Amino acid sequence: MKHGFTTLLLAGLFAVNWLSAAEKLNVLFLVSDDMRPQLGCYGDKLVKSPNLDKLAARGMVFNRAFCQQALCSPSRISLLSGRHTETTRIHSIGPFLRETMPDIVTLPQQFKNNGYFTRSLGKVYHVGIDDPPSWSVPPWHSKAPRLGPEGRDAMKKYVGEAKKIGRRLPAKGKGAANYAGPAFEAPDVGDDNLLDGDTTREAITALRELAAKPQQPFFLAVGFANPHVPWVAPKKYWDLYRDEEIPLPPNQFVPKNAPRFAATSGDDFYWYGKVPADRKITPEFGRQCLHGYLAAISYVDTCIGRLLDELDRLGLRERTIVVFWGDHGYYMGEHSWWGGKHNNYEGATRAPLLAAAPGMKAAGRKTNALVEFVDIYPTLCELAGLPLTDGLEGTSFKPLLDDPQRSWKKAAFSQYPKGGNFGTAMRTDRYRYVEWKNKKGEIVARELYDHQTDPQENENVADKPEHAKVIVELGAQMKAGWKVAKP
Ligand SMILES: [Ca+2]
Repeated sequence: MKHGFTTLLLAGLFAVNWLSAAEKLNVLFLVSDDMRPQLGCYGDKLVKSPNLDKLAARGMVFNRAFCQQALCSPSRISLLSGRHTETTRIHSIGPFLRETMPDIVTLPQQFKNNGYFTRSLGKVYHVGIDDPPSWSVPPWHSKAPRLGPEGRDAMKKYVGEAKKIGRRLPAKGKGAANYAGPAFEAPDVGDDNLLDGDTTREAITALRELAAKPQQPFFLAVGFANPHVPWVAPKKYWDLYRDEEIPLPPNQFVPKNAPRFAATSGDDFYWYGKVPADRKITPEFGRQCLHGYLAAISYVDTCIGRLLDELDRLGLRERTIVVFWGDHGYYMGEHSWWGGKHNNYEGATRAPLLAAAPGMKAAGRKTNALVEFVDIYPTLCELAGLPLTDGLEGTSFKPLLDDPQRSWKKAAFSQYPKGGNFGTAMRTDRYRYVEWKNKKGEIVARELYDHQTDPQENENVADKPEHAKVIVELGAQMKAGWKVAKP
């Protein structure tokens, strides 16, 4: 009798475990490099992004999602650690996250610690600055070429010449290693002959392997290199667009009255071949660059469509949370910044974010709620039923997935060091307010953009007397910081 009861009890326990494992939701975590929210689901009429639009139709579009710093690695480390950059203290591409946060439990690591198989394919953390404790197996990177034949030839020649004259090559991992090649190229090759297509192929194989083990929940992270410059996509994506239909931005000037050190962007775009040495971008060349950028977006869109189709084919859709994000925004000629991020403005800090979770009530809706990338960590934990780790600074936006119009964060924060100063930007419903402090912590400059009257941020109005009261209010709100802005 006693024996029978124990057996029953054990069987019951196993049943509970078995059920919870089978019911655990998987995570498909998709990231694109330097993709601004120029997608059909964000209202863009020109770009062809049918697959991300389909994901949006069964998930949610976050119209006002902000990264915490508009640069690859600091943004990714902030998101994956769930901490603002003032806490990560990583503002440049070089450092590993454990240099400043040795004992942190990252987002994928928290899934791993809770019985998930976690895997990274392609650029999830910045390439070369990965975090092995985050993953169940070492991160995988495709050996397929990132560049087209023209870029590869130019690169070979550049390396050969540098060796001949004993010139040191720029450090790898800083983007500079590609810079002898053209800024855009459209080789007539199949999708899988280039890096992102080959990463997709591997991700499909991984999904099939994971689907064969239904007792093992997974967190599969897939990172795409496009549309980071150079814009290299198979020719069929270039052929989706024509130069003459591509509009150039109307505001090719820096924001009026902005501090000079603040109103700049990075210059990596100018290192590439075919870009005029005098940095004067003609309308014709600008259209070609935009053409390349759009083609690169469509290439990534197709890659993501293949993964989502495979998820459906394997019957995993109802058991998988899908999140797609771009690591920051991007300027393509606006404010005269070509191929740029590297600042505290709307175009650099606002990035695409789509989320689809089984059972969400507001599938297919959009939200204008202010969300921050630090919110993704607690959201995925809550959706998957995992405990939150200590020290997370974001807020789960799961409630928005059911009710996109509910009252939410009062502000989103981003930071950037520039010109020896440190800038913190605060985006509220109406304003972008930026404070620049010197090394002594003194405020050396302020910026204010009124999105009600100036959505392109063409004029800094911080010094206008009529805004004096707003400046005082926003200054106090910034001092109170992200903790007080939480819903
Ligand atoms: Ca990036």
